[in-house]
Amino acid sequence: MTTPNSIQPLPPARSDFADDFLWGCATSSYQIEGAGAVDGRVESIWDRFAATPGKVRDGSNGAVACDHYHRWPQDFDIARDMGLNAYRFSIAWPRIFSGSGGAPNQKGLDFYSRLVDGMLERGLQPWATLYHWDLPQALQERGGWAERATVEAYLAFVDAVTRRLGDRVKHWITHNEPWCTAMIGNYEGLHAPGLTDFATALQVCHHVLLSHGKAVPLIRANVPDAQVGIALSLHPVRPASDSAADRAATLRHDGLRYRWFLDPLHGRGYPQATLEAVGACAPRVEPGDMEAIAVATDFLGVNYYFPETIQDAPGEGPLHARVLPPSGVETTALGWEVAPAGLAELLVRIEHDYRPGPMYITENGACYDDEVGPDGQVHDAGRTAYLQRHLAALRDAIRGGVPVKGYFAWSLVDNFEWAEGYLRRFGLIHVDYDTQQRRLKDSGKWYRAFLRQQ
Ligand code: IFM
Repeated sequence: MTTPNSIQPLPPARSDFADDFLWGCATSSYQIEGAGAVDGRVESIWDRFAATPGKVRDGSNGAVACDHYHRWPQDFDIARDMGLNAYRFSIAWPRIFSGSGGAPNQKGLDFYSRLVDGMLERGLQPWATLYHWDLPQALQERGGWAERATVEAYLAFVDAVTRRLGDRVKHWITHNEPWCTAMIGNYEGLHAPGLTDFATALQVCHHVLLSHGKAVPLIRANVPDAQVGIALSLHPVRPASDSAADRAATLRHDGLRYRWFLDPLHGRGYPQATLEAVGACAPRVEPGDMEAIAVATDFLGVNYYFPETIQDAPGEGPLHARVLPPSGVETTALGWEVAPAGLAELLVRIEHDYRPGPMYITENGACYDDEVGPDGQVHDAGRTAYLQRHLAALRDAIRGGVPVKGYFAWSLVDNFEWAEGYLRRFGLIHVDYDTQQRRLKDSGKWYRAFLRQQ
């Protein structure tokens, strides 16, 4: 295997990728579905968080979002016409269980059954994510993911969903970005449930990983031909300077951001140096937990957006390390560095460190301040270039020996971008939130032209 040290400027061609490569887009339930109080859906932690003044920048919530709950046929028609052969979506737990006991809500299951049929009718292979951050609020009232009982509640949810959909859905992602669930939601307080306690965040993280480990055999029991994995948000890391202090800070940061997840998933337990660094905040681990977390999976999902630059910061945060904002480099409208080579660097590193088997890019995309032009079109040149350059980097990583089998652009449609509300757009399809009109952006047209190549 070789490390691609420069990304070829040549645009990628579809023929650079295997014939059976998966080409998709990704979304998540709370971000697009709307229908917040329809067909028995109960309150989620995001409904509660968004209703708390000051938590979401534009004061919005996901109650209507893209109204995908009702408009999915139109969205899937566009996805089919773009030439996608796969679609990643998530299942809203609050549509299936209330979090206060009781039987699964058949209307919620019926909705996802219709949704899956709609995908299959249009040649979109369904990739279902079981947890993309919308925990029933009733479970949070009892401690949420910090409580071990939530693992059991999650397994009941997974059981109901995989029994109902497993005849048609063969690709399952247990969790989306456990780092964000744990750290942004429970330590940084910027996502639901909005807590700011590091020990709680690490306990949440442990229970999320444990629930992944316990869900894998359950899914396989219900769906014998299932392919199961987890989607992690990962970043290449680099020290802010060559100083020993910055290099040490980078290692500390990486221990929690990268190895805290990939080590236990690959049977190595939590990294010892990081355990020592977090001290008394380390999670309670019961006998058998680490073995459960290390269950073999069928693929690893990698969500890549940008690299991180780390500076030593004595006294700051639990690890005395600071992620610097990008400076002097190209960024998206969210201030995220545009670094296609970082995707290849990350993939090569994961393959070198863990050899996880097949990998899929389960998210990759960019936020720009899109506007509908006088011609009625959205000319999102920045996102189009982002897509092209990241696919070129992906091509080079695959040529270098990394077994990536598919790519899901984030996102199919503009949507509720969590604490940023509707101020941030990531879609290849523009959504006018006043009229719910959809418009394929130039980036979506580029993806369509790319996928139409022979
Ligand atoms: O919108 C999110 C998504 O829900 C999880 N991954 C990152 C995306 C962009 O911020």
